[in-house]
Amino acid sequence: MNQSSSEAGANMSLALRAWNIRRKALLMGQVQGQGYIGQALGVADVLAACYFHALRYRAQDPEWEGRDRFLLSIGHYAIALYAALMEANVLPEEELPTYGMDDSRMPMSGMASYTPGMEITGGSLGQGLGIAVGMALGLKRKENPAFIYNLMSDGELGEGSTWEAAMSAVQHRLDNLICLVDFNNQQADGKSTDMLAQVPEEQKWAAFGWMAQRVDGNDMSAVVAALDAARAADHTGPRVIIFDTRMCKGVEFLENREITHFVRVEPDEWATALAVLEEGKPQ
Ligand SMILES: Cc1ncc(C[n+]2csc(CCOP(=O)(O)OP(=O)(O)O)c2C)c(N)n1
Ligand SMILES: [Mg+2]
Repeated sequence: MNQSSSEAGANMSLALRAWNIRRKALLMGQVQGQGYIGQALGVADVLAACYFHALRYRAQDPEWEGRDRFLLSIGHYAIALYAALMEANVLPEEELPTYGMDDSRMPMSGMASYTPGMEITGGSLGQGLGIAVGMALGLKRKENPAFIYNLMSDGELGEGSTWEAAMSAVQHRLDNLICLVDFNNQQADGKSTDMLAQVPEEQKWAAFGWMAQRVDGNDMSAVVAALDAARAADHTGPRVIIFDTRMCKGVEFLENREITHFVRVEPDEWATALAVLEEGKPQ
């Protein structure tokens, strides 16, 4: 079946999909007692809108040639993508308890060769957009109308290689490339806006020739509208959406915690986090 995501999601709201993604990510975190949970909770709305609204793919045929490719440039966000891939039935949910174990198809940092639906091995930050440019160019040369979506982080905007790739995407008029930036305003050493993000990011991308949008990445209708506009835009080059997201979204006591990059969750807090999430379950 040519499963467009909108068909797959017809019976369930995107808000509920996002909630399910958050829950699965928390359950995986609980398995290992750790994980990049703050990022997964923050980006869940964007992932739900991608997998249940924007992307074309076949859950049972992840290598279908006509699929839109979703690239996870940020390998440390793998827990978030596994949750989305399980929700989308690309990965079986029964494998959830194997997260991060030896021989699991869900290692803690994403590896393309291990996991159906994981298109690239990300993790060395700043590489994903360059790979995305090559893949988008390849699709064009093959006259394949699919799109490339590349999910990157605000920390990656400080990598020079990102901007080299951004220029080449414009040079090659890659109107089949949509870059998604999870701007949670956190990176390993603190807030992104305290480092190399003094000029608003959307202005930088626009100056490089990209169609640029910036929206609240935890507002589902804004996320969907931005994804639709990026795909439909009458623009001869690549498109970027900066999503402002909140780390740990949906679990208030974690949202309020002082976070730099890696939120610590004590062993007894996982159950509390799941209970708090449960209280906010969409109808
Ligand atoms: C080239 C490279 N440098 C450093 C790292 C180590 N590293 C892993 S995640 C991370 C933080 C990068 O910022 P961001 O992805 O925005 O972090 P988050 O929002 O997840 O806190 C760093 C520096 C890396 N993976 N690759
Ligand atoms: Mg960040």
